[in-house]
Amino acid sequence: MKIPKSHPRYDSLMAREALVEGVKEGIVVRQGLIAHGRGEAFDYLIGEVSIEPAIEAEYAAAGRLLKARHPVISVNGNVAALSAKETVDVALGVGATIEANIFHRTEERVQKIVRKLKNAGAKEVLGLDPDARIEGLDHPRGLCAKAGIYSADVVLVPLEDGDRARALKDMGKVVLTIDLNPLSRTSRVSDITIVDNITRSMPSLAGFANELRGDDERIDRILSEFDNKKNLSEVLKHITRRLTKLESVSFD
Ligand code: PTJ
Repeated sequence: MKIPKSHPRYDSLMAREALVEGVKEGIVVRQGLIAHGRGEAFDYLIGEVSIEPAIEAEYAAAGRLLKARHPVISVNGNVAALSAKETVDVALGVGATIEANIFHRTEERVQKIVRKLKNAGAKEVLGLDPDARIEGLDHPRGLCAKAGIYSADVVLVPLEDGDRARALKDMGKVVLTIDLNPLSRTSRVSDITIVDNITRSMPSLAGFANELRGDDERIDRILSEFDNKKNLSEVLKHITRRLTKLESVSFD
């Protein structure tokens, strides 16, 4: 479907098209459309922009990835459909390994996600031959690569279900996420939660990583000042203020 750039909901409609295309290509599961709808609802409440707490979290996440010994970005179907190229940009910018790691696992879908990421410029993508397990997760969700998620010190798990984030934390890893729902289990359990749309967040992460690279003093300051609980509470305050303002807006 051709969507004119002038359409007021252009970005949102393009994201939907990318996901529907992803379902047709076998990259996205149908459940991914439902997950996206939940994300959209929160984005609507936020105002469909990157708010200040999100930008703060993006700086912190970029810094944390740059400081990591072995950073890994976990990619699922929705992430591949919405942000393949931008995810590769972030990985190249921070020196992270990419691993396709999916909830509704089939070998065919992992292969398609790997191909999509390679077509977007990734040199290597792990996930096809899992040789380790995320402790505490039932088969096949716990399958992962020893050289990837299993041995990572910092893992970025965007658009994630809560169990895996919790299990990764229990393995002692620093967990970063991108999740429009500030109330989700993943958001609550992660060390750094970016409450922003992945379509806005991945480009920001890549840009902020470029800005911070080599400036360890600034990264350390950003990380020491960042407080995830406080950040999530700022997001909720933003939504509350926005809804209170909108209460008095007339639509006729
Ligand atoms: O490809 P698979 O098999 O790994 O499955 C992927 C999905 C997304 C279906 C799976 O991980 C899942 O069911 O996730 P959840 O539990 O629905 O969580 C996804 C979270 O991502 C929710 O909290 C949504 O609000 C959030 N979300 C959805 N779309 C976006 C988003 N956050 C940021 N940007 C989005 N575009």
